[in-house]
Amino acid sequence: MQNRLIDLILGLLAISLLPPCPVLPVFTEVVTPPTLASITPDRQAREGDTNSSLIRPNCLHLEPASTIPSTLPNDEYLDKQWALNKLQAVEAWQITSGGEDILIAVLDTGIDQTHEDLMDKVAASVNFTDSPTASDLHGHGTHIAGIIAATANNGIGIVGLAPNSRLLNVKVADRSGMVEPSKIAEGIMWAVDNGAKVINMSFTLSEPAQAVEDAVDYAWSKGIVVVAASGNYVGDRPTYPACYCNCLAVAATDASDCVGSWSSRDDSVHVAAPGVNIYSTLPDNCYGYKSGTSMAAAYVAGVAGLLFSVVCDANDSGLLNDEVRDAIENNCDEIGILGIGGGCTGECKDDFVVQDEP
Ligand SMILES: [Ca+2]
Ligand SMILES: [Ca+2]
Repeated sequence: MQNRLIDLILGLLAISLLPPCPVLPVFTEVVTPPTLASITPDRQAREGDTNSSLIRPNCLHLEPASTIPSTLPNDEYLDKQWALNKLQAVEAWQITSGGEDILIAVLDTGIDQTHEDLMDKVAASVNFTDSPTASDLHGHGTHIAGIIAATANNGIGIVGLAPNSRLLNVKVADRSGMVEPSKIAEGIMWAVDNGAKVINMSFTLSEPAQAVEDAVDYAWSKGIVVVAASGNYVGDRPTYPACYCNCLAVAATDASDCVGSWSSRDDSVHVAAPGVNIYSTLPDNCYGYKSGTSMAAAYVAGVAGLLFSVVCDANDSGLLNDEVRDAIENNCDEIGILGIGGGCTGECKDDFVVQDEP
């Protein structure tokens, strides 16, 4: 069985030259996630002018962020989390911080659930690797976990984008960062069976894997939003699983909304999110910066987690993942892709961890 390298910060794979997705709309522009502060529950939409173009059929109502009061959480390193400002997260939290019933599965290198800022965040763990523990001996998974759900207002550390959500720790990669497609498929199925609303996959495969695609399709059919890193490589190789139609493929941007020079950005990318110099949790009560589409995907997973608590089943499909995905893709700020490529400086590249493919 051939191992694949988990997408560890510096890109190894690309998704250029892919055919257009036959199911979901393909965007020619790289766009950023919706401004979360602009989202209010459907109650206001029903009370407002139903002819207004600001009222979307997915029951979200868009308003200027300035109308929503902000209260800063007291977490020690909040000032390092530029991405939260970009996403207007503080304003969004006036509406929702997610909920404990919204489970976000992190398929990764495990999560250090003893971390001071991740206490009680992991609802369940599973280990599909040969590692003796479901905890994180690498660091990647704990970083992703903090981006999504680190505890807010505890006076320490950082704040996750969906801090009231809980996590499913699905360890599919060991301390070396290696991951096997069969384990990914098992991990997705386990997440589905254990109540995930969102699945985050911050890794890439260089070749397609039918079992993974089937599992992604199954997750989507069960009402789950599946988010995947688009890959940190600009080239002509497709990136799996991000390019699967039922995955939301995420590119990485910096604080100036420029796509990272190393980030995928072709037509198979659906949205872009902050992914350069992202500060988050690391094992053993540590914190640090990482850059990559891995981090960007985690932020979109957090966005999805928040949205699950505000959308309604507008199309009576019996599921909410279609409304959540629609809200993410259709409420983005378009930033285009012309002129990008210099958005990441040598300074941020110092944060990369590079591993070679076997
Ligand atoms: Ca905290
Ligand atoms: Ca629906």
